[in-house]
Amino acid sequence: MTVKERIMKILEEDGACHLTLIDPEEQNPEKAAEMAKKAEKGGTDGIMIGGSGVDIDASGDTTKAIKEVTDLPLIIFPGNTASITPHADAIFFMSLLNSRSRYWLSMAQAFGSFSVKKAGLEPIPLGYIILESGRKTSVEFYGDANVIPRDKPKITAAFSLAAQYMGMKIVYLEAGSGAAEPVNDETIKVVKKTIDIPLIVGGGIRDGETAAKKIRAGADIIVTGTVVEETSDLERKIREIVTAIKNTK
Ligand code: 1GP
Repeated sequence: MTVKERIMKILEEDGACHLTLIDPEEQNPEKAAEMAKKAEKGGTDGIMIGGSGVDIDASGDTTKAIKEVTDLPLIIFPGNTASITPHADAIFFMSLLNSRSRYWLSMAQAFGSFSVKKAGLEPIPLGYIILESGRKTSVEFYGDANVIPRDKPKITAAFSLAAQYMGMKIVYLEAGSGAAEPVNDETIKVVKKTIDIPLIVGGGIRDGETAAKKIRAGADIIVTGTVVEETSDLERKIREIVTAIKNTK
């Protein structure tokens, strides 16, 4: 079964899916593997590896270390082409649709395409959209994003529908890692009504209650990263979020 098929099956069975984001820049590979294991025990459905950082030499080693301790699907969430490693199962092959830079629209993808093929990774085509979130985030900075205002859900819906019509398999609404405010419910509702492909929401989600609100608004997949780095009891935190979102629609 492909990673995309595994995700679709989880959505069918549980009505929601949770992915844990681990940024290789934030800790050594051993610690990252420990975190992944705890996230697995807490009930997460998969591990995303990546971030918007610039110090990403550890990406391959971190992915390898995580692979050794878990059977969960490992998905590269590329901050750039250097994030590509054969140790993962899949990669979100994404275009930052509201970037001002052609690099993030299609050049990085061209630079990375052969590496993805050689690595034998499953590419999951994904439309990545960055929303205003209260303060400037790293992804907005590095991605040169023309962030969509929080009170303009129709603009986000238009980008999301364009992603679907261009053949992308998933839409990711991103508030940015550590965002002050997650993507608002109204935006999620409008986007969900507009598209037929799965919707990921991430950035600034720190507890089960908020995650469940996003799912009820129409999100299919919740990504949490910062909370995983900050909590003193990772397994419990993940369990709180996973329990809150499963079968809640
Ligand atoms: C960032 O959406 C992800 O790309 C997760 O954000 O770190 O705020 O959980 P957080």
